[in-house]
Amino acid sequence: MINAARSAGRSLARDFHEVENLQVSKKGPGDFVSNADHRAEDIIFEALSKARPGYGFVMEERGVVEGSDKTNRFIVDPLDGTLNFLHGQPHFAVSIALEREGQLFCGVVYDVAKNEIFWAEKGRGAWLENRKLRVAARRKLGESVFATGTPWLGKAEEHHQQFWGELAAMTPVCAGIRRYGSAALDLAYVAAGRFDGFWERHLKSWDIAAGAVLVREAGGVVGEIDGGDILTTGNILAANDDLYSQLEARLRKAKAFLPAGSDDA
Ligand code: 2AM
Ligand code: CA
Repeated sequence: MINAARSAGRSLARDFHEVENLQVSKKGPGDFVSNADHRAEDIIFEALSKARPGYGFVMEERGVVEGSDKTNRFIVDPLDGTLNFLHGQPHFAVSIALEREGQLFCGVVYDVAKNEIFWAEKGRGAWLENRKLRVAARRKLGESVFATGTPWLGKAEEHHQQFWGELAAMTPVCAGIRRYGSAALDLAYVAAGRFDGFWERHLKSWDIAAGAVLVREAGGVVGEIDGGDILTTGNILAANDDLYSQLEARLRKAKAFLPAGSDDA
């Protein structure tokens, strides 16, 4: 999985260099980025199919590819943080998870621009290259920095309002909120203790599967905000044990925020 991520990363790094040059063109680098995404996915698909014939896949671009081996499947996002990539911002990742017998078993998140490989395997811990990772030990919300993701263009109005409500519940009580645009890296940063926690709703399994293994193996807690299954709903919360329960309580209590002047306000 690490080898596959590195190969895809080499391709993305070349394409990113090109994207930086395309920023000034009127049409922008949109199609080019979509091709970069597909190229990276092809590389991962070929590398993993060769290394582990028969394993299944869930991939952002290809969708579900059934394998002859029903107990193992890879969950792959070839380019997480696409909007960053598109805008020439060096914060994007390759994310590859392996699900074994219905459980998340290992994960690799590769930050291509910073050349950081985060990896974890169930029972073997989470690692940044050779350094063992541990979630941050902070217990107080007031000292903690959290990452989140904002809904984007095209999301239902109620998703935006739900997010605004959650933001309103969090900003007055924590040290800071960050929004970097790659859920896979947000989770890797929680595992590395760079963020004290992360939450976001309505993500896809490939955004979060690898990062979830990283956080758990770094001693953190990962769950679904309302108690469901993260890979199904994509509503994810991750933090250390203490902060998890405080965040969960606040997010569950948060009320959808209706802007003043809106019909329902
Ligand atoms: P992506 O870069 O692979 O699209 C950030 O909030 C998270 O949401 C990222 O992991 C990002 O994954 C995902 N996301 C999905 N669709 C998006 C979109 N249209 N704009 C921004 N982020 C999106
Ligand atoms: Ca993604």
